[in-house]
Amino acid sequence: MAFRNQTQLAKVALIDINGGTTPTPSGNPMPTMIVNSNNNTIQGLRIRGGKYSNLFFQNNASNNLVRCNIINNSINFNGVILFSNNNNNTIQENYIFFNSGAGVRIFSGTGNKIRNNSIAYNSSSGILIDANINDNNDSDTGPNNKQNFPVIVSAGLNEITGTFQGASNVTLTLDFYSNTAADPSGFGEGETPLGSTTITTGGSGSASFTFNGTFVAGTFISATATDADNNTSQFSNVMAVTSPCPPALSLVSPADYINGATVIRQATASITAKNKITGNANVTYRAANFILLAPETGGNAGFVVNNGAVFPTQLIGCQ
Ligand SMILES: [Ca+2]
Ligand SMILES: [Ca+2]
Repeated sequence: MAFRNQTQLAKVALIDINGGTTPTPSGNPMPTMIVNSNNNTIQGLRIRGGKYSNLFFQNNASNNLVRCNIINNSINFNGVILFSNNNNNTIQENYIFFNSGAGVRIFSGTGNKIRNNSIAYNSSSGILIDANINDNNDSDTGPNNKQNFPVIVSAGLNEITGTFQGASNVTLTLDFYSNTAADPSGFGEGETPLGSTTITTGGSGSASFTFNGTFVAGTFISATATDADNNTSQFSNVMAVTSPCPPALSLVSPADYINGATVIRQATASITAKNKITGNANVTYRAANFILLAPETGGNAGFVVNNGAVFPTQLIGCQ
């Protein structure tokens, strides 16, 4: 996802509202934009520089749509805050970056859907719901009903798995995100949306999930849960995507001599081969950057393939 620094942000042609520079007559700091009525669409704006958050919902403001904005660099507090009984608002497809507090803070109100945004590099949580815990049946109440969040258990190159515990017999939508860096809190933000899946809990309120795709080793996965009433949770724990392959592989004889076997040797970056393949073996080497076949030199053992061996090489990285 783009917009990883200020220079990139500044190139975007939008209506730029740089708030916070003008205090109230009494000298109090101001949010950049205040939403205090219902059924508005806020779209295509750059909203930044707020000394009391950037986009500030108050006075029961509900049923508003906030989409396709850049909401960045609040000087104090949050990118977006739903402050006073703000219900059924939708926040989607925004870039919410570099704010001094949370990306989105839900302080009061329910049914607020926060999906498919790029939320990253905020000083506090990506989505902050105070005192949010995964209580066993999710019977706690408060902002967005303190919706329970998913727990990611594993993240591989093609599969993310996890568990969910909450209300019984309900269907929820899980949204997955990748992140360049893990949030220091251990709970994710959501830099790049990856897609969604749905789960239905059983009588005990538990469910497990699997989400398949192509994920990059070294990135960090997070997820949110949104219930049927559009209460979105905070972000889950972050989980690093791990690869079953080493970055580089060095093959030598006799340790890596392959005789008559069908095998795959793979590395995420490179393979250097000085081993022998023989006896009708079927050997595949896979790496992303290069596969170097180093021949025998000066009487030292090097790469040899003979006696009917089949030997494909694939520059496709680790699969
Ligand atoms: Ca709850
Ligand atoms: Ca809860």
